[in-house]
Amino acid sequence: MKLVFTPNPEYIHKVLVAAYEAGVLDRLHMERQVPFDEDTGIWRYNPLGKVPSFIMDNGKPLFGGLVICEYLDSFNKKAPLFPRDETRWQVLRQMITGDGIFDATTLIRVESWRDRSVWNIKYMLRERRKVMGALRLLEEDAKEWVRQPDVFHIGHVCTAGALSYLALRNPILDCKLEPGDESFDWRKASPTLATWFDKIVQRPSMKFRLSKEDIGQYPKK
Ligand SMILES: N[C@@H](CCC(=O)N[C@@H](CS)C(=O)NCC(=O)O)C(=O)O
Repeated sequence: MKLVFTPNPEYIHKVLVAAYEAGVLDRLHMERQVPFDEDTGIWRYNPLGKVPSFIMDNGKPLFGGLVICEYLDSFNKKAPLFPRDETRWQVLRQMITGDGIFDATTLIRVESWRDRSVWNIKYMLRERRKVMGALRLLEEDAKEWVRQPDVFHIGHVCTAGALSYLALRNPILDCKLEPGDESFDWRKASPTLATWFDKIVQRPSMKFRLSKEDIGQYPKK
């Protein structure tokens, strides 16, 4: 199995968590590709040009981080992250809410690479609204999560991924699109989520990260 990843570790974190929980981490062959590099090799793996991308054991490609997570979860015979019971749809909605924060954050960031004078502010505000609304909804979800500390699923993985990404890159703080954004702190706005997050990141699969040395040893191909 091959995982095509980018040096920004947050983009493959959910995939690594799914592999860790399924016990197949050691079966992953890694290849580094930076999608926005001129000479990127990502197109060989994914016509949509995105990481994470993946090659299954049968040699066929897979892409879409969440699809890759579900594929890896199919090896998890003990405690799958994608429930099949009545909780499934709620969990999948939480998954897409967390991942959506990630995507909206990325879009604001990519727009902010241009000169401020030509920013598409309407578009950025729309993405900002998604981040804020999704955080409010997950704050409600977290009230149930803190009461069920033994439950762990893909909704948790994606929400924690989004929150870790906001700690690393925070375009709300950086772009200052609305008054008050200069002091934006998701922890203050989402106290239950913050309590939940500090516990969930202690889980071994969540703690596992590729080190800088790990990332450096995988050349671009
Ligand atoms: N939620 C998506 C995020 C994928 C994504 O946006 N990856 C970025 C990482 S830099 C990317 O490859 N962007 C390139 C592009 O959008 O063309 C997933 O997990 O598949």
